[in-house]
Amino acid sequence: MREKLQPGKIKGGMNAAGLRFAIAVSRFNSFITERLLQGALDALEHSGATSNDVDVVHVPGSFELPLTSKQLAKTGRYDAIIAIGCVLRGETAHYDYVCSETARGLQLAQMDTGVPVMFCVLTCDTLEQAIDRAGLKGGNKGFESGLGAVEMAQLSRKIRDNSKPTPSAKGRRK
Ligand code: INI
Repeated sequence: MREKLQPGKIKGGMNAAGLRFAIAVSRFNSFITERLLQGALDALEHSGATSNDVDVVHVPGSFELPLTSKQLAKTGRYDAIIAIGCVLRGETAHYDYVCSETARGLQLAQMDTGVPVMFCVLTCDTLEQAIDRAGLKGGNKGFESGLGAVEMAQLSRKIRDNSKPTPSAKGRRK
């Protein structure tokens, strides 16, 4: 009988010790974003990060998060970036432009640099929905992003460290 396949598993752990993080925070809707920032800092501290390992940068609004996140990622100093913002729907199409460009820009920032960028940008119809996600009924999305940053930072390091080809894989290379 054939042996059941036991695939190798690469997991990102939840220990932030020795990892460095940058957090970019939008000042727009700061009532919400400062609560998300506190949640992210709590998660990093809880995971073992120290003050020297975390830098915080403020930007005017969510639309500015992608450029700053990419600049931070490109320094090579950080294992993961957390981008924090809150976009609230208004009466015009402005909301749609800010949401889509911020999401697209943050995805590009991580794809272009290879540094994980956490998307902690609330896109809500009402202030109440945002409050719920910044520490009330919906938990704190900043805390979730902090945990996500630790996991992705660890995972990226492990994949990088694992990337040397094994002898059998080497043989298959052309
Ligand atoms: N920025 C936000 O982060 N949230 C919003 O809800 C928002 N609204 O509604 O306008 C917002 N606008 C500012 C935008 O992010 C830029 O800072 C601005 O357009 C300058 O580039």
